[in-house]
Amino acid sequence: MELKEAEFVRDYINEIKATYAVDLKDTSPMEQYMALGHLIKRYNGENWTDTSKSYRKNDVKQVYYFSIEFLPGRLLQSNLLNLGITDVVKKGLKNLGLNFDKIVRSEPDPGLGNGGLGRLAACYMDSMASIGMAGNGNGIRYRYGLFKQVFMNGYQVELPDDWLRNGNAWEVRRENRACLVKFGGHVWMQEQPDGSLKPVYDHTDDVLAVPYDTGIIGYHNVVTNTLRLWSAELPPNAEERYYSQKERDNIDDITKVLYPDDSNEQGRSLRLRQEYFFSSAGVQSIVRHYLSDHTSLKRFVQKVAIHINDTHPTLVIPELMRILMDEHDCPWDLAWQITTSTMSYTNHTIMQEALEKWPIEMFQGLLPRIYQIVEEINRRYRADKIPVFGEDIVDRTAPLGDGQVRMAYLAVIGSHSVNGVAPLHTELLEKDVLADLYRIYPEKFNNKTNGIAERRWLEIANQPLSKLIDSKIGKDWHFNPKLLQELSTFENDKKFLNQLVDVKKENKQRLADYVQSEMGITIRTDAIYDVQIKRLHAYKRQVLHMLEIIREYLEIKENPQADITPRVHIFGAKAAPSYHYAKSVIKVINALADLVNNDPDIGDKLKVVFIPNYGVSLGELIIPAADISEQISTASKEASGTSNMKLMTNGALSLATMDGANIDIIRAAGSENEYTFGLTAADVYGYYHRNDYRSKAIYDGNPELQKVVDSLITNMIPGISTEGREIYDSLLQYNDEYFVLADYADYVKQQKQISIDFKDVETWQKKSLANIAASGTFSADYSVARYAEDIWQVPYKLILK
Ligand code: HBZ
Repeated sequence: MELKEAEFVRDYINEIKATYAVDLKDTSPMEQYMALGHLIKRYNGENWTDTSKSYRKNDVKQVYYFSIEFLPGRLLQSNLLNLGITDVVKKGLKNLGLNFDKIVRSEPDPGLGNGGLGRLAACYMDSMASIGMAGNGNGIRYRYGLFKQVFMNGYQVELPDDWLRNGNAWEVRRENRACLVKFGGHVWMQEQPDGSLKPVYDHTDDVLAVPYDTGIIGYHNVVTNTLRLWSAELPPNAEERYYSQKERDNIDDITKVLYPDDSNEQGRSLRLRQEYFFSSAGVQSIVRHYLSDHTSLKRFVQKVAIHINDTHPTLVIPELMRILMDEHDCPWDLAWQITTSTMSYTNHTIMQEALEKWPIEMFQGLLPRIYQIVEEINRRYRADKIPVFGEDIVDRTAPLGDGQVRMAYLAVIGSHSVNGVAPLHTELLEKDVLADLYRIYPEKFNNKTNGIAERRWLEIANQPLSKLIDSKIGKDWHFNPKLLQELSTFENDKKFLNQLVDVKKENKQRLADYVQSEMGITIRTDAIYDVQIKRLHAYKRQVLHMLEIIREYLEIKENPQADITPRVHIFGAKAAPSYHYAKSVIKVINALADLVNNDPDIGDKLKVVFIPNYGVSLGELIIPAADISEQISTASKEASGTSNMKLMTNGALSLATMDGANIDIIRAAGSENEYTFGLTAADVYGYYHRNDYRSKAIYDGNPELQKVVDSLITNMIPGISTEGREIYDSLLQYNDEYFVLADYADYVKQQKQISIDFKDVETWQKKSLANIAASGTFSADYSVARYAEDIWQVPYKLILK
């Protein structure tokens, strides 16, 4: 948008006065931020209205991306960037004597997600708007996001994340678009005058779903899409009927807090209520919106696509069936045809235990009408498929079985498309996790490799690098990130390679300053910054990284004079509060950090920093500073990974197993530019098949490994007598479920190679450049374009300059 500095300054001062009734000099950075947010939202108001109007006028097909998590990160900088007014606003604020960085940091980072899945949803929102696609997000407005993590005596402690404390500058409450969501009660069939039967719901607990909309601004293209998050409130008849405190709390609880669980479903009925709540509210508002422009449901499929991000929103399937049949008199077959043609589903995990299942009793009690519909889906599925495929396979894959509602199977059966998030992951879905359903519906399965918001992760997070790239290849890559490939022509340009070194150093200094001020640890910027940032989970194998640190520590202790390439090991990870093992790993890494960081024999050759409260904002600080990207999951376990892509585009080299999208990254950048190691997925499945993995044998055969692992129980690391033992036992007594010891030697070999290679600055920088240059293909712009073409059949205008 066009904006003159003087105009901005005038508007901003007025905004401050109108909102806070004080002079600018008396405002806090938080107030300065809020006023700026409100002003930007106002500036963009017309774009937002015009976008909706134009979609309406042209009757454009809409995509609704349903996700129980969205992790958008702070919006101020990305909104300024996308509107093209960063420089004007920065200058204006500077001339007013304000500190832009402080204002940026005053914005709370909405932690409405656990990890990759929630962040992916946010990246896709950004890209859908940026490629001019009518893409809407639909989720939950949690009052408290994922817990704030602090360490006390090395242990993770969870504090509430009260992110709405000062209000939210970007959202708009739209009470007039609220809808009622019904829980519980009973259903009976009432005869209609024409003799037909219609379900009637009695004694339901009704909850009012109120939407809060946030504009998602496209990159330099005047498009503004909507992210709609629902909040649970007392229904409008609240004054007429008495609600006990318990009933009020029950309603309040629905959107109070995000489930801090990225692995095992806790089976709590509150989670099921959350899932139905936003699924039902979302589908109701979609149908209402569609019918405000169309007189019949005939063209629904041509005008609406609904995407199910992991299984949490699967109830959109029976909910759409319910609305079509009960409220619009659609016969079953037509309703089913409309529903399955509208729905598509992405799976994000191959961990069987993470596939959601609900006890039938609980499900039926909470959602009686929805249960009836699921029962009918189940009955028809069995009746249709048993004659063709036989009883066994149909029994294994039916939506109802073993006393449970199987959400993943319902999602597959009720959708026309099922996708994995990297080629290996999709292959494993077909061969293993969903193999039976793949036999029944092979045509539904397809792959859509994940992508990242290139502009946020490079242009905003790493401004020095972004500017350097602009100076070499111009700015078109901002619209078409594949153009980063042009950088490879400069691989022998020594000056450029040196500039890359300087940029990395500047980013490292920024991180080092943060680590110094927040953690009191001094880290040197000429060390290798070896980074592992992701949720704490056994399969992601932070333990393997930890064993390497112990090895490096012992190596220096044994030979203090050895010529060591200095290293800083950097972790960021939250553990689910109920995940005992993961919390023990955090404690042990923190204890190890204390030991290493304070040992005078070690000095600054080796440092370990576990930065608390990892999230999008810390990611933006850490990722640009990384030399090594640790992507070391047990092969076959990481569906895709996305930090691997963010680190790559910032010039880090991957130290990676052949898992998830690592495989594609290695192919794109060239294996000579990464450090690969370890078992392949086929090796892992081979062990499962033969059942002959024995971690103890590996331990017995490797004296160095013995020493390293034993140090978990020898008091070498103070303060971990129980946690050290727990990890030790997981590796030996419980036969090392994630093959840490199997991969240890190969991993260490590559770590040693890294220490050697890092010294050759020029060669290292060439590898780093190869990663940056090849990273453009992992832009979310292309991922959503592929969803648009293959799955949603919606138009878009990818701006390829
Ligand atoms: O989704 C992640 C995958 O582990 C990762 O490989 C992939 O790149 C990413 C995006 O596709 N999965 C998650 O982040 N999953 C969750 O956070 C989660 C949250 C709540 C649940 C289950 C999983 O109930």
